[in-house]
Amino acid sequence: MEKTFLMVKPDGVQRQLVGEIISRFERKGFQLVGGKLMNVSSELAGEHYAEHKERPFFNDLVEFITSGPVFAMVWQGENVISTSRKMMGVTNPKEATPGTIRGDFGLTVRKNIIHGSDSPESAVREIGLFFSEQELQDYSKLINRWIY
Ligand code: RTP
Ligand code: MG
Repeated sequence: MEKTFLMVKPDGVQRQLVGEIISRFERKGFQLVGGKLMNVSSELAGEHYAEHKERPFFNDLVEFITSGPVFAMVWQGENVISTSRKMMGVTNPKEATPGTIRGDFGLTVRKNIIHGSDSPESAVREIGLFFSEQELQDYSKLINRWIY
């Protein structure tokens, strides 16, 4: 089953949107297989955002993601990588459609509430950066026949 890495960013945690966000993905039918409230070190932030190293906003990005606890999660389900990106809305909340997480809760591109892997390669890489094998659960057999 496809897996993705989602993370409520420090603004989402401070604004107490963790439950709301988990609830949206649960109601959709996706399955939470790992989750933890944690602090992101500068080293981890640098690796996570390595693709943006040369961008002018890179330092800002690292400063923001390390500024307070995040809620890191792994979710699974059919097409979860691209469907969760649609549920998040586009990067800039100013352009995000109402009904999406960023469209409903965000105002600026820097504080856009949530991160989600953008491809199967990113998902594998990011899950590996944030979670060990032992932190991921496998209980899908119990619920799948009601969804698929
Ligand atoms: P994310 O990685 O956080 O899920 O967001 P994304 O794929 O939608 O966007 P991405 O291009 O990967 O950018 C990562 C984060 O950098 C911040 N950003 N700031 N022009 C700017 O100042 C700018 N552009 C991007 C955003 O917080 C974005 O989520
Ligand atoms: Mg991205």
